[in-house]
Amino acid sequence: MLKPYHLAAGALLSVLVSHPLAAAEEKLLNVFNWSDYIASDTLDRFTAETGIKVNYDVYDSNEMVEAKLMAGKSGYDVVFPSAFPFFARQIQARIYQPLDKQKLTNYGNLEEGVINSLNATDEKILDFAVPYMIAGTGVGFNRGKVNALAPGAPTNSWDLIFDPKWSDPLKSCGISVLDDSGEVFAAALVWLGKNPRSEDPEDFKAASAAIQRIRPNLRYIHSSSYINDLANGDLCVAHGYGGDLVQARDRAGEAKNGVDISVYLPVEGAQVVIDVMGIPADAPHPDNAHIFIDFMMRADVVGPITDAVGYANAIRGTDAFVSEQRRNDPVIYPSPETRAKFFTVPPKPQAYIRQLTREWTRIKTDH
Ligand code: SPD
Repeated sequence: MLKPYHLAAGALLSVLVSHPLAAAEEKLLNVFNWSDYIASDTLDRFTAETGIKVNYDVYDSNEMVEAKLMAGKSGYDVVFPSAFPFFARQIQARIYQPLDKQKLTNYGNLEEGVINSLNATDEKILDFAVPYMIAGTGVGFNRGKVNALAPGAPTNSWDLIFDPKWSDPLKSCGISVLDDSGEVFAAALVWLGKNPRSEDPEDFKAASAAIQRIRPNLRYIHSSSYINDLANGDLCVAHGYGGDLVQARDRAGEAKNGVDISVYLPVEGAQVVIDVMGIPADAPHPDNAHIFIDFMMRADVVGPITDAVGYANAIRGTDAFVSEQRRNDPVIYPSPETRAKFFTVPPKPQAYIRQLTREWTRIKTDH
């Protein structure tokens, strides 16, 4: 039977041997990105400048992109997975084509620190990926409701979610966690005082027990609904991606609905992830994909995106395009103390991934 990586390898070969006199690509680009991850005018600006029309689909989990690309023939030209562990392990499956850096005229705009941190974990990744945004994972909460139901709760710690002393009384107003097994297990491990990268079976058991203990307190496990639910006052505490929590806080403020959302990156440590842009091996419009990635490396394009979505970007010189309020936001640009506690989770062995996926499915369904 032909495996997905055989298909992907075939597609890669056809990319590599494409004829130099081949017809220019149609003016079309198919992008698959995280929801709430560009500014409202980003795509219109791109089309106005290049004449390339964009079909834009969104997802809210790395697993969705992985499933589409592994099945082959996704039709997408640019996707935005997280560098680690996802993109790095997907490179092994040969589902991306190498980038043609000659076509990326803005490559020199990339922040050196981001390049170094990608290189330090995987020296191959930059052959296939360009960094986009940097996301710390944290907690957003409804200040009024938390004060009322759990007075004295430590609103700077993972305790708010994992310590039943606080999570039990907050159950009635709604707690959510991300549908992201890697993030939830890492958060539970760091809350337990263990290494969030641990693969030790005893640590795994302890993290799973901590999650199961508070499972009845979770209104839902989802990776994007919490933005509006927090903002509307329908959820009290959410484990979420930093910028998405910032957007929830913004939306509550704009709605002037009396909901006061605060956001923090927990003192015990927060996972930090670099999301990257890559081109699938069988992308139908690889030239347009390069043009788009190059556009997304411009300070005047990415600065306004940071302003809109609340995530720090990987491009130098964007300060002039980011509001002062955003630049001073410690969730987006954390203090050195917070950064010192950031952790990343590198790719795990297949056996660990299988165990994690099984356990996560059990936690999600058994309650
Ligand atoms: N709405 C944008 C969400 C971006 C999330 N980045 C991925 C983090 C994966 N652990």
